[in-house]
Amino acid sequence: MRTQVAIIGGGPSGLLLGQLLYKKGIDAVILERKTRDYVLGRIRAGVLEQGLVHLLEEAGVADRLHAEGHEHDGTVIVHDQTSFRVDFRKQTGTPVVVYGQTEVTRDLYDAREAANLPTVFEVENVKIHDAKGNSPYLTYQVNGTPKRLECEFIAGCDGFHGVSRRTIPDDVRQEYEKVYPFGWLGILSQTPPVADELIYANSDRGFALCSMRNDHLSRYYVQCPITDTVEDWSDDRFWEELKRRLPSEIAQQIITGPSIEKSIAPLRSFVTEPMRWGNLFLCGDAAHIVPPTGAKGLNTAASDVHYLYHALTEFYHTGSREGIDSYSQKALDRVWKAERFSWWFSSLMHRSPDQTPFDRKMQAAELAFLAQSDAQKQVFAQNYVGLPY
Ligand code: RFL
Ligand code: PHB
Repeated sequence: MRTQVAIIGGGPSGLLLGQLLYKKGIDAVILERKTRDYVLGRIRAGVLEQGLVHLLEEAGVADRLHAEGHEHDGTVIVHDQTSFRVDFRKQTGTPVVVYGQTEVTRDLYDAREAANLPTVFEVENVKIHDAKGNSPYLTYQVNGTPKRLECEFIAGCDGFHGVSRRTIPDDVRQEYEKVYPFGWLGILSQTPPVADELIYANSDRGFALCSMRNDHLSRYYVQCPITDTVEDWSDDRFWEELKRRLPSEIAQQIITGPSIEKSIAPLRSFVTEPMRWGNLFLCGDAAHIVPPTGAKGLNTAASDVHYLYHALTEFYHTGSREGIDSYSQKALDRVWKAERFSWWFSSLMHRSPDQTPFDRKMQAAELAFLAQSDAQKQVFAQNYVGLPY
């Protein structure tokens, strides 16, 4: 098989890139390790920046998002028993859109299938060859049968555990990492959300987040020890702990119900540099991870897709290699700013085992300053709704 762009990974990055390239007449084949149903079963992000919304519009897959997504003009931040609001619309003129990553991915798969674009599922043992040379290709297996895909460029959209990043030699690749000493326990429940907007809470018992997917589907998180397992957390224990981390007037409003999904996610900040090696381009979680506080993961993957899609389109339409040559630097400039915001917001909102009473006082002072300062709220809002591409 032969294509122009071989995309490894059929998550949101790979699918969005594939759809945008298709709109520009550029061929791509997607290789995905899992099945479509497996990919769609992963419950992940829920908050979309306008930049991502615009890319989905450009890809022609935003109809359902516009019909079913909800614009949020602000968010609520809680410290112990007090709360304040950051008004995104007032501070930046821009809202965010609440629409699940699962739905974005479903819309992209539906569009890909409608256009009859090639996706190979359940590929095993993908290997990247000659990424630095003129004739790159991939080898892989499907049901034990060896396959080969010739291409001109490779987009490594295969997430944190994929092969693409590890193909870049150790002496070229620089990795920067911070692992946080706690995780997020998340549940999805078929209950109405407690509020119209997201609530981020810093309490003495640890962080909590009230989020949602729609009017009947809520997503809640509590910070937990990274050593915990979901078996440690019955639904009853979860709801009780969540309520204890929220002001009583909010806790009283929570409508509980059985969880339909429950999982624990570790928190990590991670960046690899460079994001390009010859004809191989890393995109999304393959190149960087943020802790989920601030909802930057999917959105930062989308900004990589934006730069790569423009670079490849420019190359195929004009022959210019300028976008290709500047891809890594442009993407990384924005990635590091998202890393900074996610790290700062995580550090502000969680309890960590090595925290001193002084550290807690610093969190309290910074939250009080954010609550009172319009300038600080504007900085927060600019970062939350997404920095420009
Ligand atoms: P993905 O989604 O990991 O997709 C990679 C795909 O590649 C496949 N793959 C391979 N395929 C072929 N060969 C191989 N060797 C392969 N290895 C892997 C995988 O099966 C998979 O299908 O990466 P992508 O596309 O870059 O997308 C990134 C986002 O998924 C991620 O950044 C976000 O989900 C992060 N995130 C959030 N981001 C936000 O912007 N807003 C949020 O509100 C938000 N909340 C979250 C989150 C992530 C979470 N978890 C569980 C990590 C909440 C949580 C709890
Ligand atoms: C979510 O709804 O899953 C979500 C929302 C905001 C975050 C992280 C996760 O910061």
